[in-house]
Amino acid sequence: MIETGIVLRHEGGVVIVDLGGDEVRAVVRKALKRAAGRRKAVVVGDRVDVERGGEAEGAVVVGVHARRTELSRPDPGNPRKEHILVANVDEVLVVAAARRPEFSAGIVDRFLAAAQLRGMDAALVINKIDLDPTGAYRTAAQRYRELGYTVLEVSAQTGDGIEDVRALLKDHVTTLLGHSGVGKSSIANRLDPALSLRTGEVHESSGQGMHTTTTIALLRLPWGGYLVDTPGIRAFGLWDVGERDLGSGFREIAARANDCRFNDCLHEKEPSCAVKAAVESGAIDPVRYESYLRILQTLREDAVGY
Ligand SMILES: Nc1nc2c(ncn2[C@@H]2O[C@H](COP(=O)(O)OP(=O)(O)OP(=O)(O)O)[C@@H](O)[C@H]2O)c(=O)[nH]1
Ligand SMILES: [Mg+2]
Ligand SMILES: [Zn+2]
Repeated sequence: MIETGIVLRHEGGVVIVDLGGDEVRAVVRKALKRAAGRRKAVVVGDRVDVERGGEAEGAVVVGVHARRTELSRPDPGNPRKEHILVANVDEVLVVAAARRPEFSAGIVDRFLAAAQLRGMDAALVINKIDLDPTGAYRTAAQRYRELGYTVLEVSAQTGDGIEDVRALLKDHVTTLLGHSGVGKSSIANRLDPALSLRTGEVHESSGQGMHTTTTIALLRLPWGGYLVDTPGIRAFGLWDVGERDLGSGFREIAARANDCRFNDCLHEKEPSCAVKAAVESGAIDPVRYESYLRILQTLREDAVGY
């Protein structure tokens, strides 16, 4: 009998598949591995067909469904090779901290652009609001709301705002993206303490996280939906984007690019650029434009930034 399920994680050569609520260990059929060549045949989030008990090994993955979305990074051993980390994510929650580590617009904008370019919905979660009683993070929150993003202000420590996160996750496949130490795993634990994910300290002096989460797994939420906790990796999703495509990842730039004189305008030094005009008039936030220019530069330098 063949059943369809979703891959939760890899575990020493086999995959753990959620088959209607049962966690089943399954091997991947050799023909699938051969057909995938140097790419991984099955990744976390894949919808797969599993034959239970048909062969001596027990359950076997016999087919992989076409992916709706893919989130990838360059392969650490070979930066030209794509390493797909998770498939079929439909929503990205970009997590930033109000403090510790300091709020970084540059990193938030990278992840928002990556989500947009990969066809995933995105929202912003500002965590650790308990550390910022003056509410300085609200300026940033306002910037992203004006762009049309949902922005949640939360504290994994006090539980503030966590119910709003829960509502957003329901019945979606959502991935958390954000810098190390911003509290991605802590938010997941607050949502469902049974997850018991490992969390790490933030360096007292540098304000940097410790890269505590190292593997990717799909976590089943008891109230419906799946959540993917990820390591804090900057290179997610943007490393293979072409210079000319980057503007499509910024909503306010994409909305004006048609009004530039040149249709291949990079909105940098070109004359009659509608985007630069909007920055000068105040219609585009200069912080966002800065992020755009900075990312453009990293795409040129091929600086993938692990
Ligand atoms: N004060 C405060 N501390 C928090 C909050 N959320 C998380 N922390 C702390 O921040 C530190 C880092 O949290 P993690 O959940 O490990 O961060 P992460 O984003 O998963 O980090 P990586 O796995 O390294 O990418 C831990 O010491 C948490 O206790 C919060 O809302 N308020
Ligand atoms: Mg973590
Ligand atoms: Zn332009």
